[in-house]
Amino acid sequence: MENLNRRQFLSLAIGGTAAALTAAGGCGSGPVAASAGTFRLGGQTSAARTNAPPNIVLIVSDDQGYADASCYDHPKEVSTPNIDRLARQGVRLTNAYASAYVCAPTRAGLLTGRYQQRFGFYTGGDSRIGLPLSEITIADLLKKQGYATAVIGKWHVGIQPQYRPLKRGFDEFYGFLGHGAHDYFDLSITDDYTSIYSNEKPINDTGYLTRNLARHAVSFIERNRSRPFFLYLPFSAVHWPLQAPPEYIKRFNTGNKDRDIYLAMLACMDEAIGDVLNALKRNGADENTLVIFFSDNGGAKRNFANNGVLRDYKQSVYEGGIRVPFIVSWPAKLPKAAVCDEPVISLDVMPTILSAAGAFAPNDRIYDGKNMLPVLRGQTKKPLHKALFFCDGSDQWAVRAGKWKLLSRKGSLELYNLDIDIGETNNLASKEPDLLKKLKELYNKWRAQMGEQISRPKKRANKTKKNRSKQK
Ligand SMILES: [Ca+2]
Repeated sequence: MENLNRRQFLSLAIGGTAAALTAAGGCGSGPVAASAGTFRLGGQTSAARTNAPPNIVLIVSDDQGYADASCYDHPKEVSTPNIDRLARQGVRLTNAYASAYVCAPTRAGLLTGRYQQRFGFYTGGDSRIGLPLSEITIADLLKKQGYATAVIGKWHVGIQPQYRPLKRGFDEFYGFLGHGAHDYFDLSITDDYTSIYSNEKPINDTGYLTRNLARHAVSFIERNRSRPFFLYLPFSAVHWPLQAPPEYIKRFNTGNKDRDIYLAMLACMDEAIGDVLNALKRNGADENTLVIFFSDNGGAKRNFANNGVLRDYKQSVYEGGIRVPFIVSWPAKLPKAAVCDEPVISLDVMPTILSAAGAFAPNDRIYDGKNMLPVLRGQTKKPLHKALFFCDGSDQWAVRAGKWKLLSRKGSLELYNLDIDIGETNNLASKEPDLLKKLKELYNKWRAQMGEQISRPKKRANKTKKNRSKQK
């Protein structure tokens, strides 16, 4: 399969996404996105090098469209100056994936650096049980390393007391435990799932949720400026429900009132990201902070998100469900205003952060994520992954290896060449039977290593039994 993995390009300019993705062997040097016109060509890493452990800020947006960040190819109504600022000071990835097409499984994989399916976390429903206690989170490891740790936002990987943030390596928590969505204005005490918590205590809060998250994030940075910190900031924006302050909604006039509200939510989140970046700068921490930003899955149709050239939306293994905006910034140690087309996955976040922090994961388990830093620096041409896998426990799954992607949907197999067909319009399944077979075998081999679904073990066990008897 090695010859299939020849996409590994790094350029030092913000480029047009579609061009970067479709040009075999090309760099991210296509047409410059409209609002990216002011981006200058990036230099090498900052002169302000330091060997002190970096601060870590991990920002996750929710259901944001691939075209809903203005440093990517985007419709004219989209403007995200602060996400763009992050891209200017770091590396913007064009072939980056969430490890699931819905919220909770992506978060489980993100926090552990392992395919969440290994420990049976396949769907949003698995969040009702939670991230298995056998799993070690990135916060567990950073805390041991002396980091102050906080999660501010949407948790979504366990409700019961033993699964909550303060039991999973975090010193502080402000936000809600689950499910996937939260009212942005009603922050009163309700039940375990939807109450707003301050650490372990439900509180009656007021305000607009996205702004509250920004305020708490800034406070955490201010309070911990004298020591290394890990801020995990999973916004609930721009997830449904469509709710935004009226003064933000007024800024938009697309002809679609729902889209206007979505854009207002996006603008609010972008400002919140700006607040965090400003707080880092104000505290002299902007150079030596690793900031990672990505969306937890593709844009949702229900939210009027825009995935641009990608096919389909959240809850799909087509690119629109899993390929996401993704930026990594660390001014002291990474190139600036760079574009990277290497396929990466959200599982890579944990090993990347551990490497930056000089921390190590225990060697008693398999880690699927890889350290992205050498790729982001352009130090290697070797593909980071042989293949990437996606699976929700049903017959909907996908495998990407180099430019090829095989997916299963509604019982049929589809094969695409993403180098020339990013929109997945030309199904090559019948033309490339050998390749299809190889990719299917690759997927099956991976699938056999994954665990039983934690919320439905019996069902899967029965199904497997049935399949076995069918094969006989
Ligand atoms: Ca989501």
